[in-house]
Amino acid sequence: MIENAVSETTSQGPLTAEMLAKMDAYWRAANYLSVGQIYLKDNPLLDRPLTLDDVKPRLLGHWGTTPGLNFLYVHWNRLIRERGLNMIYLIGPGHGGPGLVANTYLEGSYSEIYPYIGQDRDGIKRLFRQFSWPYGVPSHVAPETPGSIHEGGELGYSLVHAYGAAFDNPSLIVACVVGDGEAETGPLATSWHSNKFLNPATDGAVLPILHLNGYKIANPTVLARIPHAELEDLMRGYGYEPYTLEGHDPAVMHQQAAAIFDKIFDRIAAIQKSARADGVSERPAWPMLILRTPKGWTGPKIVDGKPVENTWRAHQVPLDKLRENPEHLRQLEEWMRSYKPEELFDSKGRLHEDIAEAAPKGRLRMGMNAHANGGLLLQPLKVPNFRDFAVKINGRGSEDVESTRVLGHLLHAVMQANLDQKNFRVFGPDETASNRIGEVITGTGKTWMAATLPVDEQLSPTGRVMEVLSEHLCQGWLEGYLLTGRHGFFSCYEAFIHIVDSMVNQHAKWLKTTREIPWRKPIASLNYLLSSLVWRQDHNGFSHQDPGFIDHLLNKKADVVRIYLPPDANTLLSVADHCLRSRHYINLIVAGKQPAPQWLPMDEAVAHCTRGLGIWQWASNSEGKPEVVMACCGDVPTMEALAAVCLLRERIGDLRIRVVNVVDLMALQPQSEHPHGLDDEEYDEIFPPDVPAIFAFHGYPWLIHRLTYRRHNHDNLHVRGYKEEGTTTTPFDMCVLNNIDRFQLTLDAIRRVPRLSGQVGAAQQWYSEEVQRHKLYVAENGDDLPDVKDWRWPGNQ
Ligand SMILES: Cc1ncc(C[n+]2csc(CCOP(=O)(O)OP(=O)(O)O)c2C)c(N)n1
Ligand SMILES: [Mg+2]
Repeated sequence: MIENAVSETTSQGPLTAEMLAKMDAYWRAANYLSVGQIYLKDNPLLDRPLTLDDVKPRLLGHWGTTPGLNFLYVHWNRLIRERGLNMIYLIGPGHGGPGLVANTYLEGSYSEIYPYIGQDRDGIKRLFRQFSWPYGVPSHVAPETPGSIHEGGELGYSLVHAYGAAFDNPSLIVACVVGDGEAETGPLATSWHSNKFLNPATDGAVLPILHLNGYKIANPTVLARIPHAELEDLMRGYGYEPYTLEGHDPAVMHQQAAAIFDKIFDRIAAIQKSARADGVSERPAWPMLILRTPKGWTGPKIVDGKPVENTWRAHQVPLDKLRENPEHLRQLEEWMRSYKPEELFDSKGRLHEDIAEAAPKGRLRMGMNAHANGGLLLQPLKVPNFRDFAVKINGRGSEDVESTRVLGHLLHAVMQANLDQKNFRVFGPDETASNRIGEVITGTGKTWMAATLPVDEQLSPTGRVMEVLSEHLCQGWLEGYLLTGRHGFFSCYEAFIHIVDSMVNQHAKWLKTTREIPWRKPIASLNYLLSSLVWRQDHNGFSHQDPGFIDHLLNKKADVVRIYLPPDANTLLSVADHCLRSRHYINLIVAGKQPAPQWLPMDEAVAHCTRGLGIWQWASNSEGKPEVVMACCGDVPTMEALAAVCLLRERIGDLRIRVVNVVDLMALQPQSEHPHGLDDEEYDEIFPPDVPAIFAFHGYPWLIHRLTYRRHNHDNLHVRGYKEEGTTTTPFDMCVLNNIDRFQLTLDAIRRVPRLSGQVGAAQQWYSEEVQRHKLYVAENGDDLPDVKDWRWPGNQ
């Protein structure tokens, strides 16, 4: 017999007997509704004996983590009520979705947002039925769940999101549950260090709760099986003050939880007070809680003769043979009735009023907290006029400029313009200066709450540039920051952004889903600058060469992703301005940091970026129909393509060449595939179907084919790009190794233009000689040929 109500005699603690009974009833109600969601489609209040007709045909969901989450929620509710806290939840084991749905239902948020799930018997039935039902609600703490900014489907990111939410939100408390299995992941392991970046005066508080229910899907967890003292030491080593709550008797646990939470929240308040009123600027040891409770707490203890509660067997659906085994159905009914639904809900199916009082009201309810629907709070970013930072073009390609350094000027101005709003941060894995946007740090500094030494520069507890050598932290902090209604920018080495491939997948899913949820308001875009690019890893070599993040992003929904490869500083400024103002996208900007030729005056740059791709008439020598199109995308490929145009002109003076540059990769796709796609007529005007096009691309060449395979001239498109030939060598040799160099592009053009068929043999020989000359020179001198290195676009057009 399962006995899930607290006994009459209350144990010692801060809760009155009445309050204890109320909170326990609330917890039972949440547990009841959680089990009901997993199992039932009818008979929601067990008005009649349970039959198989009441049970869903497919039993999907996760019970094991859920009672612990429900327990926490009811205790957070007390704290919110008593202290008027502005609090949101983040649930690492997001597979405990039924618990959060149940709680937001009990507090009333759910029915306010979804009126068809009313607070009555019929509403409960619908609530049960929709869960894990085709086109119903997901089993995780998904975008559909009120109060959530974190799905928790992919484990590892709860704590980093929590900190991202807390930055610059001094009144906010973020309660974050970390699964003990989740705690084994790399991103979560490093997330503990976020406390070295949280300023108690200007940021909110994060309360990490390590949910030590002992098990994952099929195994014990590491942290549950090390000595408790070692675990506490680990937390102390991370800089926290650990509190532990352990047990399973509900009455005792409620009292102890209330007492510990009172201590913890007093501690948080004291830390904030001394930082804010007394100006204490040291890094505090923030409290964290280790909650050790049985997995599947209050559920079936033994099923088919095997222990379930407090084992990994409680992870998903503890009784899963209802149709085959009448004993399972009986046990389910017994389990559900153990929560005493008749004491919890009135005859109409509404939670009894005195129990409902255990929840806070109005906006204080976690399901209604605006911080978890960041678009509601989003203020437009003030972006100063990017034209003020334009590079003056004194002859195309005549001077070299580090394009990202120019972007740094704009970012600095953006940072300054939004200092009063405190809603813009820049993130980077120790590469902000290396990527040459370091000016953004000037005046505001880099966030740092750990110790400083006299030798340190620009570190500050109030810094707004966040640098930590973890791409996971940069990504997760930024996501948390954006999801709570702020703006940000992430710069990263191109090759290493892959570390967060999976995180960006999840963020893209969140954006896609929330786009279709009317009550979720659009948030600021996630903006990436990838620099330190594949072509210019002069000293780092192969490990630092990988342009594949573009391919990765391209798999995402067209309404979520934008990819730009500005060929110079002015186009970079224009693109960045656009990205910073946009909403609900993932914007990828790929731009070099090395000194490179500059092509477009600002007016042309803006027009070019607006079109997305276009003919560079100044570099072309045919107004009418060309014989060959030399296309390029990316800064190094653009330079090689233009150098090839010069070589072609030298060899075949009357060849009609058109130069096309692509800045917005999505413009290549048909309009049916992406809103930025050119319509077919316009595309055919630029790439005439019967004219060969040689395309020099920054990334993997097959990506261009993937984008253009439906275009009319696809058979005539010959793409060169990075084909995984990398090493430590000169910039031009990287081009030669991957056959994207000017000599190759020249030969490609001669090969494809029918009129030049007689010249192919000679051109091939010329190509071999040029490459030989280059190889010998590089081997001998350790540098590129002077005529390559010092090449300039001729003529000041
Ligand atoms: C990154 C990742 N790897 C694997 C999984 C599959 N998975 C889902 S739940 C789970 C166990 C989680 O254990 P824990 O964090 O302890 O959560 P709880 O015990 O509270 O259910 C695993 C491995 C996942 N969701 N995400
Ligand atoms: Mg666990």
